[in-house]
Amino acid sequence: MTGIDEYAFDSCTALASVTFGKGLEWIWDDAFCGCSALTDITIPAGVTEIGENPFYHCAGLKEIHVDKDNAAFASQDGVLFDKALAELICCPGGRAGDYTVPDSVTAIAAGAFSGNTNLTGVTVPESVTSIGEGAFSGCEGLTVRGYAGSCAEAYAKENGIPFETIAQGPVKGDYNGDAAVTVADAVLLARFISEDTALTSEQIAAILNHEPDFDGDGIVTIRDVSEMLKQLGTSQPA
Ligand SMILES: [Ca+2]
Ligand SMILES: [Ca+2]
Repeated sequence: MTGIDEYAFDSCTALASVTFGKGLEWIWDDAFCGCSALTDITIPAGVTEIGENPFYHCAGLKEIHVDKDNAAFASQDGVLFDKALAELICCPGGRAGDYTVPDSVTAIAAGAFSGNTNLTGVTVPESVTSIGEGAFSGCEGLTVRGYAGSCAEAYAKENGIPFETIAQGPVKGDYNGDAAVTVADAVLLARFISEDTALTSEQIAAILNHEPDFDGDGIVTIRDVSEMLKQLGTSQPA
């Protein structure tokens, strides 16, 4: 046997563990669909092809492992990926709570999270530009989290999945935290550069956390203030 067909073990609810033979090369879609007693599984080194969510509705499956010598696939934190960790292939159905897709991922495979009723949230990074059909189908109670305008937001809206916007990262040059870069920020930076002792430690921390080296030349000088003002279309701090 070199492969496991679609629905080969469909609803084998008593199947508690599987040890694959060394010659196994492929596992097709839904091969272990509904095998609720499975708790973990190890994909052997020789497997080169895996279909769409072979572990669909495996509600007890906590971790998918991959033999370290497998050249096509990898596992991180119990989740199945391609070797480069660029495609998330399958998150086990017994995974509960919140999950954050790693920043290395650019694609979420069709059916990757399908049938998981234990997950409450999946955070999708901006690196993800493709989400396959039915990736979150049947995930009752799941909220997708992502950035405004991201692929995740478009996908969630299209498929009627609850979506939550996550806050954007620090805005470069926004030293007073009002989500905009204005002359007031340039004034703060100028005070920082002149070592104004009236600046609070919170103000100093905010400046340091929002790229005080505004022009990116490696040093923080009055030139950074000039550059900010230039970009703001003024030459004088008001
Ligand atoms: Ca600001
Ligand atoms: Ca600079």
